[in-house]
Amino acid sequence: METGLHERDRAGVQDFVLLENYQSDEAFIENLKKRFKEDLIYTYIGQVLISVNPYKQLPIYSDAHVKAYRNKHFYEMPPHVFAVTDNAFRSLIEENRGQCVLISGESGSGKTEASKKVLQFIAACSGNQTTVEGVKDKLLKSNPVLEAFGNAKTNRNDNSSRFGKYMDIQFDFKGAPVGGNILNYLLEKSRVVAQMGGERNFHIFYQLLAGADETLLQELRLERALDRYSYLTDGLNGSVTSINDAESFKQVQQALSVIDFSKEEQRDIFGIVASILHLGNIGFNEVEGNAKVKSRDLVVTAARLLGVNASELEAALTHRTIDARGDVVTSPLNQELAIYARDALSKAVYDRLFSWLVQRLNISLQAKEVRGGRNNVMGILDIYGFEIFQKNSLEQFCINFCNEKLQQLFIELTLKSEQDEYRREGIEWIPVEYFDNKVICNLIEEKHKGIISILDEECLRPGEPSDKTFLEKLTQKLSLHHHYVCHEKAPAHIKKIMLRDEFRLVHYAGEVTYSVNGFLDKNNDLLFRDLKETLSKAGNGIVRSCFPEKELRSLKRPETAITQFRASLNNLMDILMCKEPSYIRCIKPNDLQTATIFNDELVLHQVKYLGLMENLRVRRAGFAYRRTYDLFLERYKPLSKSTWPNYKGPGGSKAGVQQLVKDLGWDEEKFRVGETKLFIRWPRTLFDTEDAYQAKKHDIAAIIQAHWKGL
Ligand code: AOV
Ligand code: MG
Repeated sequence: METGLHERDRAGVQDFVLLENYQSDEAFIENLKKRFKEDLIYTYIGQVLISVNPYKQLPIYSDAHVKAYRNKHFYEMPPHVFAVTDNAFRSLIEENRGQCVLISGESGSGKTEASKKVLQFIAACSGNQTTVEGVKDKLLKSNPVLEAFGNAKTNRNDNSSRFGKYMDIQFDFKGAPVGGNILNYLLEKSRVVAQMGGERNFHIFYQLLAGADETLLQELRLERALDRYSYLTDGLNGSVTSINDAESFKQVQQALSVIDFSKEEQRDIFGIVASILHLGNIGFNEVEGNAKVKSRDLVVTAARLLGVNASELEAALTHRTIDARGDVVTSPLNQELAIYARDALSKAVYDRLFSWLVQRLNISLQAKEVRGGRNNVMGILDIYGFEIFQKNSLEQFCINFCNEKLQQLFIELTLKSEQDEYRREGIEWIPVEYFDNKVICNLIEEKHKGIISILDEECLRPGEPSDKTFLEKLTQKLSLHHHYVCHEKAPAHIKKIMLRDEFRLVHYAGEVTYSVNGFLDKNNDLLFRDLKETLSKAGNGIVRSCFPEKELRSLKRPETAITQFRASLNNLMDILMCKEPSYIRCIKPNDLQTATIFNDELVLHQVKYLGLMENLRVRRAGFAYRRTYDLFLERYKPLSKSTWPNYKGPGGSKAGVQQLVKDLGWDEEKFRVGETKLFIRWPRTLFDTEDAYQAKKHDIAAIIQAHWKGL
């Protein structure tokens, strides 16, 4: 499979640093397109991998491919997610440096699929003792479970991740995976109770209805027909051709067993899922301003599945108790508030079930005994991509904020590490200009001044804070900021498309208009005390552990949703900062989820905001390739008499390489000599050398053969 460098003649260049016209957008897109048409979805910018979603299965992920990429150097094989993984894996094992693979790109660009390939490669090429097999199996099986509960069909992606995921895989000193840990970020729980047109609720609801056998359905009091359930009839009413819910359900059940979930746990999990469907169907009448449950049997069913007392649940759904410093007052809710309470309950139960699942997975994945040391960890980050919808709310705000932070990390790590290397190796270099999105991160998260602070302040303010007063404060404080656009000051063509309850942010990836409707409510994330109290006594073990009694007793006001999110994101950034990153930048070729279209304009937009052109310029301005002296000498020593079969002069491999390139006739402009590495300015130089080596290799093989024959 040593196609290596010669692939360049087939379709475009496999590394953008080879592009003649590297400043031109058109040339960049043309290269991606040419390769896409040839099913070559991967291309490098140096060490960064660009992946264009092929929207079809390609035969490039077989075991043979895993083998072919194992222990190879980057430039020996065509670009591939396996090559990036192998490279990271080797740094981890050989240099004992913690690694992370950061996957970014907008919704539907292929992040989750890429993350699965990374995992596949690691599972396939690392140790095969039985103990390790168990760990690998669990790591692999965690995916279908998390996707069932955390993914949904959106208008962008039939299998869109509605939560962020960071997975650490722990290795022992021999490079065998011994454990794992998953961190989850902000599940889009509003989806449980409402979906946009054309979208679905989380997969698990459909999977359960389509895949459960009659006994289970009966036990859960469910019917197969989707239109029986109010939580499933908002958006897309029915099934999606790309999804086989019944089949997926079998996989989920099987996966749960592999990950050691007990029968009882499985029963409790599906009981909770079913209870949410029943809760959604509970309607209310209003009698003299007081909400009354319409159909008591639904309450009874939901209560049974959750393991709570039905009368208590009914009362909790229609009343609210406020404990103001010891003064306990219970008052009835009106119909609107009862619906609010019911939905808040469904969301909270589902959200906490999801977090419980992750915690439970982590218990199963926990390393029994680690002999490798703390640094033997490889992280994979797969988070929801940048989103612009028709209507954008607090969920999109959080998702896009998260993407800003990731972009910030990319800027810091790629540009910083590049500069650090030049400095370390004593190479001169001139920095390249690039757009730093730090100003947008600050606009969002700066203490006291940023949008998050203003939102929290408004949520905690006494009086009558509302979405409207929040928007007024924003505009008052931020209207001069270049990345904030308010309705009043928007340019005419923007004003036309903006409503009065909206604000607009100029994100690094594009402009997004947010509707403030529901911001305060979602941020406060209130679940009435009565409901919490009922759940804390639940007979369903999972529910009980998700709503611990001590939470009720705590006098501290719970942190707002966005503050929790910011804290967990910043924690994630700290984790990532101290690891060596590998980057996979995913690109979506079209908006139609089809294999046949490459939309130039859409791709160019992504190339621009991902900063790929800048990335390339930085790479080109410096030195496109660098090799340690040892590696370079080992490979190319046959090309000169003074280094073949071994360099014997003084000065070690550094001097050997200097002698070698002199013999090869490289002129001074083409390279620099660093402390430990040779820096090569133009890729062509390396490729010519590689070609010469390939030719020589045949000669050498012939000589050796002749030699053996002669004996
Ligand atoms: P995302 O993770 O980036 O979106 P996915 O990884 O879910 O996107 O990819 C979307 C769909 O594209 C998948 O379900 C596959 O059908 C197809 N796809 C992606 N990569 C490949 C590949 N390498 N080979 C074949 N098909 C692929 V989101 O989670 O929405 O941001 O929140
Ligand atoms: Mg995804």
